[in-house]
Amino acid sequence: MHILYARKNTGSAAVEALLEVLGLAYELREVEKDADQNAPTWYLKINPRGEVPALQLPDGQVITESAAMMIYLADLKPEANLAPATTSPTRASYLRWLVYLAANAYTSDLRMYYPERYSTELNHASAIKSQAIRHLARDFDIFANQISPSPFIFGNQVSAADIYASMLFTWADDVAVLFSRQPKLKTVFDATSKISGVAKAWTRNGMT
Ligand SMILES: N[C@@H](CCC(=O)N[C@@H](CS)C(=O)NCC(=O)O)C(=O)O
Repeated sequence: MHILYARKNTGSAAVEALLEVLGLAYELREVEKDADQNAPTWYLKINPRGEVPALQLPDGQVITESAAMMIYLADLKPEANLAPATTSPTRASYLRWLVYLAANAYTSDLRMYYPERYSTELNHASAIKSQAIRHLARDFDIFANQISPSPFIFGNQVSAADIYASMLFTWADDVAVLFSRQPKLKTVFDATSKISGVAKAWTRNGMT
């Protein structure tokens, strides 16, 4: 069985949603921060970076990096069609967007939410946050301008990329503004969030 190390409304939400949609058995282990807002010591043995998510595979090995988990899990059950097949013409684009979102939107989000971590000078934090908000908007604009959802990124079949992207939309500084500027993202989000396994995970994570 898979074990997902998680905290509500973090990057584990997309992995949880994918596990639900795939119908794979998993155990969820919540990783609460300690009184100093650091990862608990026991968890550093699981992920030395102290970040969630981490995923323990049935053979005992642990992987980190949420996008890698999405790719790995969707490929594990090809009959569920949550990932284009390796021979599909959309496979390269699917991998591109998953990695793009993890490398750009997710990291812009982290700078926006934790700006004080990105400089040795505390008074740099508000400038770092303002720039992160601009970068996040640019990250999503580039993405939105290159997709043609109907209603999912790759046509009428949901993929792990839709789930991952939808989680990231909910972390935007102003989701309503994002969706009115980029209605294609709202199309992806609305269709993805209606899928029962996704809706279940969003609700458990307190996401809207
Ligand atoms: N690159 C990692 C980033 C994971 C990450 O930064 N997770 C955040 C929560 S969304 C975290 O645990 N941060 C540590 C903290 O909040 O102190 C991934 O994609 O899994």
